[in-house]
Amino acid sequence: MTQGKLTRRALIAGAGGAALAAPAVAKLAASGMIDLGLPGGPSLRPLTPAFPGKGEMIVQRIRPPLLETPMSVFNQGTITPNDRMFVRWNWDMPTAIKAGDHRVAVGGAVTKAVSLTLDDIASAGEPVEVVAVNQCAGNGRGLSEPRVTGTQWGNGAMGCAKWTGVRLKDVLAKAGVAPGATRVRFAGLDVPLTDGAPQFIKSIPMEIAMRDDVLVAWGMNDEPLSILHGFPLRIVVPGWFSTYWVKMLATIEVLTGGDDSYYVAKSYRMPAQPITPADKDFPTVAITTMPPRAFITSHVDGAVVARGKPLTLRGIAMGGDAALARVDLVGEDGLLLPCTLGPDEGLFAFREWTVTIPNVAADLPNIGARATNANGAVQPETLNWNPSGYARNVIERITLRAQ
Ligand SMILES: Nc1nc2c(c(=O)[nH]1)N[C@H]1C(S)=C(S)[C@@H](COP(=O)(O)O)O[C@H]1N2
Ligand SMILES: [Mo]
Repeated sequence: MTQGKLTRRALIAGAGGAALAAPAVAKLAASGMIDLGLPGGPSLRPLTPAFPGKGEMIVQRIRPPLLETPMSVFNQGTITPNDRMFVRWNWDMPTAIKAGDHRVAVGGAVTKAVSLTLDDIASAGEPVEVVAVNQCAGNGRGLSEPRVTGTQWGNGAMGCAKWTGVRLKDVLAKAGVAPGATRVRFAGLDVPLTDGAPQFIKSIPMEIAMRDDVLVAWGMNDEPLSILHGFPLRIVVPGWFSTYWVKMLATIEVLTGGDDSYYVAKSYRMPAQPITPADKDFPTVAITTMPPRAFITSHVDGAVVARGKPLTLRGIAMGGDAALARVDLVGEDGLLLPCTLGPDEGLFAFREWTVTIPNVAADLPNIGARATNANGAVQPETLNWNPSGYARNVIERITLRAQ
């Protein structure tokens, strides 16, 4: 972690506000269609370059926006450009924010409840930068077999950015955490679309909140957060699924017991033990940390490669909640080759891998890249199926044809 380039001064200078041209999202001209390879339902989605503030994205839903990153973007580098980062809002997203009026209320089990301006937040501690993967817990859900309910994402509900902000613990110190505090809960400015529906609020355990790399962030790849990504401030919890990375942060609440709010106690939960699709009434746990994953990005499924020649494959991998330890190329009968890792941009970042097959003698059926992290977690051969398709990390395979 180094000093942020997008400093407090830059935050305040750029803090007039942010707005999104809301009417423009009503109708989007599609530039084409993309096949996400979803086995259980319609697989084609429109691609559009016309969503305000975004480059070409896959449209899963327009309002509230659910935009997916095409896999080809991940072949261009380990940092996902801001205009290609996936977008996910559970409820409606405010489309204009006045930075000067924005306050973050810090309350609950604190010594003194405070209402903080952006200036107060930016000066709460030293600026910190963390490169970390932002991944939806439902990333790859649409690839589940049997099919599960929820947004039918391919694998593009993820991206990696450099986040700049101050430590959450420095912001908490402005209010003073009271004895007996157990969790810290966050709320954004967004509100439910239907009456009586639960607000999107999420909490993390105190010991996670106190980590040196858990941020109240204002910068994404050296730019202020856009509205879509949570202007003016969002929570960043490296190594945890981004459901906890609450955007448009407005409230920080220190809790003293458990959290029985809907999105922690009822939703975003996984079976405590592996289940089969027939199982009902099983105990669940909240999804929290991310497992390791790897993707081949240089070739798509079904691509033709030259027979009798060397072949270099390339892709990205992540360790999840621990450093990436290794990536291996695997075939149908197990290990083929160890891969070479590219530059290390941080424990929680995407990392490039490459491998060269010396001589392609025949077709390469069902090859995949398999990541192992520093805790010894290895991507599994079979899908850990669960009713919400959470935390997919089965080895992703493609077949290459030799000609
Ligand atoms: N305020 C607010 N924050 C939120 C959400 C939301 O609906 N409202 N969705 C969460 C979920 S489920 C995801 S996957 C990430 C998506 O972050 P992104 O849109 O910046 O990629 O935001 C998280 N933070
Ligand atoms: Mo998500």
